[in-house]
Amino acid sequence: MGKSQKDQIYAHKQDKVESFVFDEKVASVFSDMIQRSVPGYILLNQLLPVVAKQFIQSNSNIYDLGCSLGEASISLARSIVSSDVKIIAIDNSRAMINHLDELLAELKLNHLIETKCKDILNVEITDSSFVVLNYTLQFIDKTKREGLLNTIYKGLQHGGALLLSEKITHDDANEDKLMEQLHENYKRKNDYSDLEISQKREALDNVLIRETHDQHLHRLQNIGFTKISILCKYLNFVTYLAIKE
Ligand code: GEK
Repeated sequence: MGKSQKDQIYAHKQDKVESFVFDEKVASVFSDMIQRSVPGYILLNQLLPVVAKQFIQSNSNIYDLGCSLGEASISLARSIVSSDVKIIAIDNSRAMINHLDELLAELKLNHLIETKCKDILNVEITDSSFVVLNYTLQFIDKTKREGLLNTIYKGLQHGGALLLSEKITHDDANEDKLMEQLHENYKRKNDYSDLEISQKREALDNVLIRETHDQHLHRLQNIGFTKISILCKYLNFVTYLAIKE
């Protein structure tokens, strides 16, 4: 994990809670924020190389889309030995990419990670054996999600896979409410106050747009992915593995 200050962005009462953006303030505490907010985050990144090993081919590209501080890319870079596999980490937040570049300069990993500050809606995906899209599709305009997943599908080699993680919503209102409450309890246990939780919720309103399991599943199927599995589910956070046969 990268070094990070403690996330206290919503610790004090704000007169007006602005919509959430991935700016410098967020980037500088992001590692702490995501670990305390997303159940299963650390375990997922530990599992990543185990899963990727099954799919990665020589002379192929691996993409980490919406990479933030590159947790997934770094985890993969530490486990990939072959130098003909290129890891490309992309995020459209300049602050995130600057922090990631600094971190990579410190870590001096043996395997190079190419970083790009770009909108993932405008990037080419080519010759890819493995794509990671962790907790990022939920921030993409809903009407553009299918197009992005299609681009990923087309850029994947046969036998390649997409690992997709999202916070989901549930069709059943009671189940959804329960999962939300459990997630809030999780955040409380990780030292977030009620004020922090409610202000963050307000900031993310209309920014993080969740979809149901069925919506994710059907869209992946419609695009052409034939083997789709749930790798992990922690409360309302799900990780899918979608394979292009
Ligand atoms: C992790 N995957 O640590 N183009 C590029 N980047 C984008 C776009 C876009 N259109 N929209 C949002 N982002 C990471 C965590 S965080 C999830 C991903 C979270 C970027 C945004 O700048 C941010 O860095 C990331 O997607 C979402 O596993 O904060 O809950």
